[in-house]
Amino acid sequence: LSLEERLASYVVEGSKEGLIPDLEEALGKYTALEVINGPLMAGMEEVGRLFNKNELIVAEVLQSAEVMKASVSFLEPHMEKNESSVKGKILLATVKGDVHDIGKNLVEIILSNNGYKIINLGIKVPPERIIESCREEKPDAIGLSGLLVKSAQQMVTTAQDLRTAGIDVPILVGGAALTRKFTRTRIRPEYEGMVLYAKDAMDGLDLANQLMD
Ligand code: B1M
Repeated sequence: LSLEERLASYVVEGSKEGLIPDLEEALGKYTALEVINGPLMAGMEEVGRLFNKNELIVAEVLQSAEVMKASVSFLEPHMEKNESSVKGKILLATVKGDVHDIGKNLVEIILSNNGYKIINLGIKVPPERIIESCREEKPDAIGLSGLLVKSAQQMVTTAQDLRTAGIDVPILVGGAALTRKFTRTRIRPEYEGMVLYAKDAMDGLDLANQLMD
């Protein structure tokens, strides 16, 4: 197998044996983010496909997630850092009912490496906690992540609850089940402030930068 195929297969197989030396080798060829967005994400997509076809069980997907997390934490110190002064404060949460956090945590790494102070509220975060934290922390933006189809609807509910609470800071949304169109037609009308859709973590950074300008 080529290096790229081996990297994808660690994720698919949920195995860490040989992972670190291969990640080290990959850093000689690619940037840390290219390794994540390329072979590691390709592995995760394959996991999603196999899971969909019932060829993997949840326990196996969890092992794949572990490999992804271990890879991201190994690669994190190698990611580009922009040591500027604090650009803004962003609250991050995976919405209520959803445990997927790899994407959200990647967003956290990329934003915090680029001058943002991040308050990461974790997974399955109900609107009440987001509202509470908003009042305490007074963030410049709220980032919501969700991968399940029902999480897209949960983002609508969250936006409605935030609006009722009188909050109108910009919201950044992202995650596999979401689309730009859903964001524009379903979430945006429910909210007083801006609602922006990020297709990936780098897009999230670009949008955050635009917001802070
Ligand atoms: Co789950 N899962 N999962 N899962 N899982 C999906 C999402 C699924 C598509 C798999 C499938 O069936 N093909 C499917 C959803 C179906 C649907 O609703 N349409 C699914 C399902 C069904 C489930 C369960 C219901 C399974 C079950 O229990 N029967 C269950 C749900 C539990 C719950 O949430 N209540 C479940 C559980 C799990 C695990 C716990 C085993 C594990 C998660 C571990 C963890 O996160 N700690 C897991 C995993 C790993 C996946 C897949 C395989 C991979 C997700 C991932 O980490 N991708 C996934 C299939 C897939 O996506 N291919 C799947 C890598 C990550 C870097 O990408 O999170 O998309 P992603 O983030 C991207 C962008 O989306 C974006 O940036 C990132 C890239 O730069 N982004 C943002 C994300 N958030 C953002 C926020 C932003 C900006 C950008 O700003 C705020």
